[in-house]
Amino acid sequence: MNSDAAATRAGRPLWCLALLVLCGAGQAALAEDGYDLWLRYRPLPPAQREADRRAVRAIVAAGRSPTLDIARAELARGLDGLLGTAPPFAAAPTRDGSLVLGTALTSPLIAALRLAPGAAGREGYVIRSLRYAGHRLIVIAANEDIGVLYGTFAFLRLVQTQRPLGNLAMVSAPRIQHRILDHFDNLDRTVERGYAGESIWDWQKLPGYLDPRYTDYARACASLGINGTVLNNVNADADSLTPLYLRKTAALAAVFRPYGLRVFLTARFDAPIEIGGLHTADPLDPAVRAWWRSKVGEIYGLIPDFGGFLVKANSEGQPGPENYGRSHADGANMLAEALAPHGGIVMWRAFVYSQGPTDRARQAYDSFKPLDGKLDRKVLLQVKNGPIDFQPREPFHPLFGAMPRTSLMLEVQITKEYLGFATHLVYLGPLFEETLRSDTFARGPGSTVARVIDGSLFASPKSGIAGDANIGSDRNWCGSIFDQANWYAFGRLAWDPNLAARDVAEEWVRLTFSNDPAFVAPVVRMMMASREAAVDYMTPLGLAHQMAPSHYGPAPWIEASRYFNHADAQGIGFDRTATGSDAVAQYAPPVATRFADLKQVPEALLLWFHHVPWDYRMASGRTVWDELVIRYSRGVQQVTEMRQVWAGLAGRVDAERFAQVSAFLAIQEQEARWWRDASLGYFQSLSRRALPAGYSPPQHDLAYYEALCFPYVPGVWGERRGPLCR
Ligand code: GCV
Repeated sequence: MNSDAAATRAGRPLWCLALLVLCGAGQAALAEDGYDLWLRYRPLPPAQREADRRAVRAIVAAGRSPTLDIARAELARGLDGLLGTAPPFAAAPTRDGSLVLGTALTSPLIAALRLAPGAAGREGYVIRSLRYAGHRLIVIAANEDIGVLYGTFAFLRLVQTQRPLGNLAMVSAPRIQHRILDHFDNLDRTVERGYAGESIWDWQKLPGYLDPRYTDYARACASLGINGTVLNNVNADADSLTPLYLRKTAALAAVFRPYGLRVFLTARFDAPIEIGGLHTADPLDPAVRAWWRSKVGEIYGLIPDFGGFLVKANSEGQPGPENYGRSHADGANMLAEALAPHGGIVMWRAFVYSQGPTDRARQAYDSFKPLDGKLDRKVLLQVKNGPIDFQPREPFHPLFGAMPRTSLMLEVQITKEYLGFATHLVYLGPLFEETLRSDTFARGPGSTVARVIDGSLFASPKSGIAGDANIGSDRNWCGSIFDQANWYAFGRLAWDPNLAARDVAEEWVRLTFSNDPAFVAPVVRMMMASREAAVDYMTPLGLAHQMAPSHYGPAPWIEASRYFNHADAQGIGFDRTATGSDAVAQYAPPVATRFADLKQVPEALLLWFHHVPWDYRMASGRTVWDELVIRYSRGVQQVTEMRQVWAGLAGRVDAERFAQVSAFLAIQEQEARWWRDASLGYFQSLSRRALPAGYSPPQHDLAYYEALCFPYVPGVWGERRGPLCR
């Protein structure tokens, strides 16, 4: 909250409230719809404004290029908003308070001071306060124009979060090469697992009409350092590779280019048949290889900086090399060979499984581990954070650490398919952090997933991270204000996977809402607790995949869920030790030993790895049944408390966003209770145990929950819609 709004609360006369704008008051009190994301640039409080105005009196933006022009315009726009007026542009840093930005090529001063060191790399930047020729300056320097733009956003973040500007000394470079958003967007503008409206890509009007939103999207991505975007769904449509759609893609690529954002497409493996007129898509067939080479050449003719392909093959009905008796390596390498002359990459997904006797959690490892060392250097194997599918909690995927001769990239889901869609406030920073910090022990302690994917653990040729986007046509981009934090956290952790989720949350709150400590502290606390709350009310103690077929709401009684909970009259949990599926053996020995041992396994993963009797004693001395009841209930209680915290913040945030968050929290509380009651109702029908004293029984009987049916859930359609209710 800025100080004007604080003054309003402190008792400005009522007539003034009615004339907020005329009174010069309360930017923060004016309604906001969330469109501005974390780039709001609202006025700083007067004292801060004065201090920063003294620190930045003129902008010296050396050199012209589309990217540098964007950096200069962003700086002017940001400072204009924050300081009330944009400092003038000057040709040279001849006065105190000059802010110089550029590269060694464009700025003689930056060249003379050798300010853009090797450590900044191609995309990094340096921000320094210094004295030069008797003047106090701030310099944003980089080796390349894109680094200047990233540095500009970083500088504006410092101003927005009210950091002192007198003594800046930052060098920042991304630790991961490819930082990519994957859109599950279809050509008809539906979005698989999308909860924020339609796809933002208006294919029908492209390339003739370039919605200004495309620029705003690229700007938001650049503000975080996201440098790639896969425009279309991994459940791919070959039409996206036809000349008609490639021209549309080229138009988007042109908008994104100066923002350092490269375009990628998914490649439907059967495209040579579907749009190429061939009778096969066999990756070893010379005609198929020639078709892909020619298609790739056509793409680069239109999009010279095209990033490459993302492929989902032989998974959930998608065609792939196995249809032709070939391996995933044959398929991936064929595409890599076609892309190689142009500098493109292949991101090949490891998300494969089939129905059958083999534990689904084992299957990706079983399929891909034998391919280690067999994939082309231009291929990154894209692995989901856990072995099943973006559950509220999973252990890290065993492929991390198991493929030292392969570049692995991490895929996380930003859209909340399994975490309450758009209405549940679940900050995913802690989930991303938990994965990145997980220790694979592949090369002894400290072999974290972060070090696998940044390429440092195995000196991998490529490094990458992908987030399945939560962006749509909703005015607030993500379906809810707090879901913007998940896009933000993905981008910031992709840039530096060592950042703390808590620090990222605080930064986001300050940018998105207010620097007022009385607002920041409780909201950050609430965000940091929110993921664990969702784990508790949905799938505590290592349970997973207990939702209805639409993924909306609980359904532990359906066959798909029973497969994962293995609950019966005796007990609950999936035995993945040597007496069961032995999936634990896929981890390095220190991890496997820990997970396999009932005494050592983290309680949070107990039922993921073990089947235990209902009376199994937890460390707390309680039975697993009692502990389940307590955790489910605790999750609901946590949401109730989140509502109370938020209610207490009325007046510290604009009415529009306050009201939406309040309404969504009310929905979340109702649905958390639904999850708890339906789950406990079902498990109690098996355990036949009483609830511990003081815990209320489910509101309705089990039949009531089993009969609930929601046929028009967002994010699913077509044949998936039919059997949604059972
Ligand atoms: C885009 C899960 C989701 C699918 C998704 C798939 C994937 O199965 O439910 O909607 O498909 O993961 O990531 O390929």
